[in-house]
Amino acid sequence: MKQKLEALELELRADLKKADSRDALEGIRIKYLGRKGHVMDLFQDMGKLSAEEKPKAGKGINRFKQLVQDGLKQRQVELGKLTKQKSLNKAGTFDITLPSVRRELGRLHPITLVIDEISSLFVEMGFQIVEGPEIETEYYNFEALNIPLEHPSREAFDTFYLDASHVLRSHTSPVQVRAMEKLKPPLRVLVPGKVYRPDAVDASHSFMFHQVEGLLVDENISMAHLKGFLSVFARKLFGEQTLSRFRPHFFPFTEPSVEVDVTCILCQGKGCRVCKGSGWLEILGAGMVHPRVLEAGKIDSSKYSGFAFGMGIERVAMLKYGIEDIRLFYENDLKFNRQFGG
Ligand code: 2U9
Repeated sequence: MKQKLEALELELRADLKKADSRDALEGIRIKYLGRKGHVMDLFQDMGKLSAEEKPKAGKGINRFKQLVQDGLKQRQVELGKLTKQKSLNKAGTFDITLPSVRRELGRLHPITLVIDEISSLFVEMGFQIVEGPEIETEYYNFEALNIPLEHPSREAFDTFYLDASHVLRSHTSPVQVRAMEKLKPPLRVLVPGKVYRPDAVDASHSFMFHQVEGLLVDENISMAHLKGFLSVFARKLFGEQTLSRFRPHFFPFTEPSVEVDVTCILCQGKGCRVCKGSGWLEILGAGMVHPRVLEAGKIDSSKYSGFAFGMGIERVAMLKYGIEDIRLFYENDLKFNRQFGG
């Protein structure tokens, strides 16, 4: 009996060690404690023993029965811990078969796209891109540009004043004055940026918008250069078939001054709703830099001359993309923003 118990104990330990599931443990319970199990067999064997041997054998069998019960309990606890660990491991592993988390790709705003396109056209023509402060002094925003004190654009209803001598720039022109001070002619600069005017917001006005202005200064620069550069620019931006026309105008910082129209990009000059039947769209202001403005930029106006131009980017973008309300540019609506560029 003793040997049998020892052999069964070894077998039990091996069985418990192998058991890796609740079902396996139940199998062990049946094998040892079931109606036809080893413990039952042992008790039957005990019946055949002598009266002296019986108590000792009974104790041994009961001890073994206890051993089975304790072993099953302990293994069950161990298995519980193992399964917990396994599920943790599983959660911590990376399943390469899962579809990846989709990351949104950013894209350029239509205003940035138009600024970039215009900038590269002028870079091809030898211009350098220059930027400057959005908070300006009255001197750079007005005086240096030959805009006299009594000029209406200097009134508070046309310019945002921060204090008696500082403004939010109402055009990017002050940057060209700063460029003239810094760079010696010949110079070609292109200045994109935000400008601010206290206009009531509607479908075609905003208190902030974007401009691109340009300035070229060299010896013997004439209106012919202005017309040549700007008509090439218009053809490159709107297509080779695009014609330009130059109408006399007035700006304090240029003399003579012009407004530049191009053939309507929607109807190719035939006349439509957008060009109000005229076949032409106004896209630029330009002129020969006023000698006083050259002098403000520390450039000798008897030796050098130059031309300058300016355009509103929102207007160009609205024509180019057929956008009818300027406010759409500033609402950050992804359904709108996603429609432009690649
Ligand atoms: C310097 C000298 C000359 C820049 C110029 C215009 C004409 C012009 C407007 C177009 C539409 C502004 O956005 S808009 O409202 N601009 O018509 N701008 S000439 O002339 C300069 C600038 C700087 C030193």
